[in-house]
Amino acid sequence: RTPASGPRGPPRLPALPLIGSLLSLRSPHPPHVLFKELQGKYGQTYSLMMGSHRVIIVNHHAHAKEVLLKKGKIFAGRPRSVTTDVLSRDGKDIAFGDYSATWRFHRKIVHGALCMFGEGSASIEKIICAEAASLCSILSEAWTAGLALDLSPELTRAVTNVICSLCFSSSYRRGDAEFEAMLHYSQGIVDTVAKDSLVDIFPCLQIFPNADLRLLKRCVSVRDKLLQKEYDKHKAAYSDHVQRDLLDALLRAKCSAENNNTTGINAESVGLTDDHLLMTVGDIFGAGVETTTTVMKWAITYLIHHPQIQSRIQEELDSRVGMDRSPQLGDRGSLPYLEATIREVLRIRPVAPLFIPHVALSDTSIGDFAVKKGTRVVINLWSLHHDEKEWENPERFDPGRFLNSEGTGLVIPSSSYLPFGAGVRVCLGEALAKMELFLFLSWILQRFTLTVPSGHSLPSLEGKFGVVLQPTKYKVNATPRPGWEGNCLL
Ligand code: HEM
Ligand code: PLO
Repeated sequence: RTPASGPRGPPRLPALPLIGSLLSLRSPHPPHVLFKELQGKYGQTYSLMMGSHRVIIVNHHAHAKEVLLKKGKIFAGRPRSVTTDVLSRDGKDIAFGDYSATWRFHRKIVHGALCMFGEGSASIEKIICAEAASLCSILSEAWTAGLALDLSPELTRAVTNVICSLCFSSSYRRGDAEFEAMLHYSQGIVDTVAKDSLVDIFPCLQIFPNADLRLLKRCVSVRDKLLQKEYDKHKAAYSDHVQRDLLDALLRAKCSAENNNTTGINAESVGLTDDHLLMTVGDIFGAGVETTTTVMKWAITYLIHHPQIQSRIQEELDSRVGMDRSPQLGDRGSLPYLEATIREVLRIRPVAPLFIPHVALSDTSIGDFAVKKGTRVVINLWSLHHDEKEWENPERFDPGRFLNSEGTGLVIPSSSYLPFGAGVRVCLGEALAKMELFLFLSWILQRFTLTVPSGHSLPSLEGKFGVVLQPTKYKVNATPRPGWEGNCLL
């Protein structure tokens, strides 16, 4: 409790012992929507209890930027929870690992490796384009066979193969049994991990594991076997001279720490244990697949709802790229309407509407509010992206918001826009995700028009809340555009 004269904490929701504010949180709405609504009663920044933990909810961009940027290092901690501990072997990864020297080291290695394979690199562009081509062939075959498709597995495979190439130098063919297993376990993890479930609210309940926790443990063990197999293969083939992928980059850091006994740094002390390497690569693999696939699905959902936006992107593609070649990364600058559409998808349906919770590593403040060390801070990106003062009619899908008045150049019209977070914990995959979204969407829309099959209703825009906000399943007709009816590949 702060002294009466000192700075006060933010307004509090009523809390009961043990169950915290759970009763005030019973609502038909998902948490991000409820947390936005509670601003009406408690103000933009307020706090509540989750079990025995105090959590501050931030709904405004000024406070969000104070947490992420101005005081980024102070708020760089992550809470531990039963489910994320199961997923990450007690936080031995980047996303759910607490702020530490080990965490900084791993982020640096991954960042370096992604930069090396990333922006501007011809090889990553080639990998994404090969997957885009394979995706377009599947759409074409389905159309020839008169079938409407659930695009989810096809998009997931395309995105998975890009991250598989980067992490493991491998890829999956259609119908691959291991890929089917991966689809299944990953959905199980998305549905259960970091969920505001009873296990996370009452850590003591883990001695009575509930169905969610059992499902999570089963899925994590399937994932771990898969990761271990890749790890063992890489270890066996490891050579100092070749660095094929991210796992090789991590192994190189481990080997050089192990061989370097003069500086007192050893692999154990900087956190380069087998567990750490496995969890880090698991993070990049998991984040690489689930986030980008989800955005692709939302983009397609909105394009189906707005055929006029789809045609405007196609007109832009026709005039800037034409039909004699496929789009490439170099076209990004000349396709502003497509870029604006991607930005609007990331605004209206943020992948991670509550980010991952941050933790204050020392006593500090947010605005005029005092914040005690150990307090959890949830940034409600949904509130930032749907703030009526910043965005006119925020539920309207309007790529035009991100264009200048002539419609020729891109703008960010509000500071209340942070799809990838910011600061110390900013997303590591932003550049990669943007390349994939641009290439996959431009290849598809150059060749096809997407609609729902006749008689089907439009797909829901509501989404299912989990660690990522996913659209629900539906079928799509991909009709070749004039000139693309025969072979969709050049
Ligand atoms: C963290 C968004 C794609 C790797 C995050 C965060 C957000 C985010 C909002 C949390 C920031 C925070 O807690 O403050 C997105 C979006 C994506 C995307 C919208 C796709 C459009 C990717 C990809 C990768 C990736 C492709 C991997 C290559 C990560 C990692 C973290 C992270 C490792 C944890 C960073 C940390 O805690 O230090 N992302 N992400 N993300 N993202 Fe992404
Ligand atoms: C997705 C399911 C995978 O099987 C495991 C996994 C690992 C990293 C997680 C990711 C999941 C969901 C999206 C997360 C990512 C780390 C950063 C990213 C939480 C659970 C975001 C958007 O913050």
